[in-house]
Amino acid sequence: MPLVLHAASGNKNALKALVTAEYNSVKVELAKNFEMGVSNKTPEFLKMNPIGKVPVLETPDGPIFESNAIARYVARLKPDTTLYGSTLIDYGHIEQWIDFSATEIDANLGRWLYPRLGYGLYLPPAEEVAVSTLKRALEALNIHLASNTYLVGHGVTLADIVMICNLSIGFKAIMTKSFTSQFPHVERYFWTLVNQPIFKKILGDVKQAESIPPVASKKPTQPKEPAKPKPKEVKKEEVKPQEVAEEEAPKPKAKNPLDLLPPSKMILDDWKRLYSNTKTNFREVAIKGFWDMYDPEGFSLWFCDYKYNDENTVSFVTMNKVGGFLQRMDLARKYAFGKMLIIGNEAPFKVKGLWLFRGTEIPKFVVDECYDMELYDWVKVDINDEAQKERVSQMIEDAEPFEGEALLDAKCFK
Ligand SMILES: N[C@@H](CCC(=O)N[C@@H](CS)C(=O)NCC(=O)O)C(=O)O
Repeated sequence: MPLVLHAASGNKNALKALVTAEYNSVKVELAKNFEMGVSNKTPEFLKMNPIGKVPVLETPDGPIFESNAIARYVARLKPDTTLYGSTLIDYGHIEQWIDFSATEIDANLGRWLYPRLGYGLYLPPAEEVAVSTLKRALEALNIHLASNTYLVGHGVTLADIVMICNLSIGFKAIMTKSFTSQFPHVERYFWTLVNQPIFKKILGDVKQAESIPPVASKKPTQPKEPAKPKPKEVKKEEVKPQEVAEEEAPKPKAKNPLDLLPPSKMILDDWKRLYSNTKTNFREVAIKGFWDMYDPEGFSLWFCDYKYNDENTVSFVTMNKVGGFLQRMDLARKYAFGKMLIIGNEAPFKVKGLWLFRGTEIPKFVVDECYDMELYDWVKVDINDEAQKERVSQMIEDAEPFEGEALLDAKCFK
């Protein structure tokens, strides 16, 4: 019998089990035709969970309710899962962060968001307490993530799955960029993980809230589906998944404006091939070839400089951060080439880069879609300045020392 999860699709508490199942290659199906406010009030459902809330997981040995308990069960279905760490102390830390996520993050997010959506009484002083308590928790999380890529150890664990699913509702519904930018390590953590393939498969494309929802009038917005429950029974998650689904409805695919630019004599793929295939005499072959083919009317070159180098205290975290940036630039592969240097023998490491973009400006879709862009200062290369040209050449060829310092790593986007 397959494991059946009773919840509306998009319910963030159900997502925890679905992401866990995907990591563990366990099959969990969503109950067919589940209707929030109706299916969870039937006698059969109340037998599985007397409080009538979702999610509930039906297993061959009986039902389980409470989303964290369900996620734990799904994690343990695979005996050699990595989601629970490999030592007793890892296990302790994973449980620590799951509880932290539920009690310090999720609970306060809910106290801030739901009254605004009309679920519960909106009281400004209560909101103030919720926001400041949430900030305290996010500050603590931010400190932990300053020197850790994941909550526990060096890979995704159940703690990350629970934390990301809880944060996702905040990022989507109420935590705007100006709020989250106070916690840059949390931002990086969140965007890096939601863009990892398994999270992305289950959570879809996550878009950050652009504004804090206004306080709703007394009655919550009615869901569009025919909904029988009285207003008091119309619960928060019935409305949100629809709102999120609406936001994410596929738009007709517009042509990228960069495809409409006049043709350039520089063929980006030719340059990428030359770069990749030149194994010797790099200066004479690849760098010379680059300047021969460079077309300043069809392309532009940009230096970037990480704004928060003093945070780069741990080498592997810094390298992961840059690796994440390059992954998120995937959307620009047809239009860009980049080199990112991680500089220095010891912390704090400096991160500097060079980017070649189609067009004479940094493409707008890159700035809009890749949040890392704003973590760097960007300066357009003046190719009439020989010193700047030489710096470009050195960055392309990973010259070492670079500006008097050793390179910890050099990464290429091509
Ligand atoms: N602590 C529970 C919370 C469950 C919960 O609040 N579920 C909401 C949807 S996200 C629900 O079923 N509400 C319906 C109701 O309150 O009747 C868990 O993590 O599973």
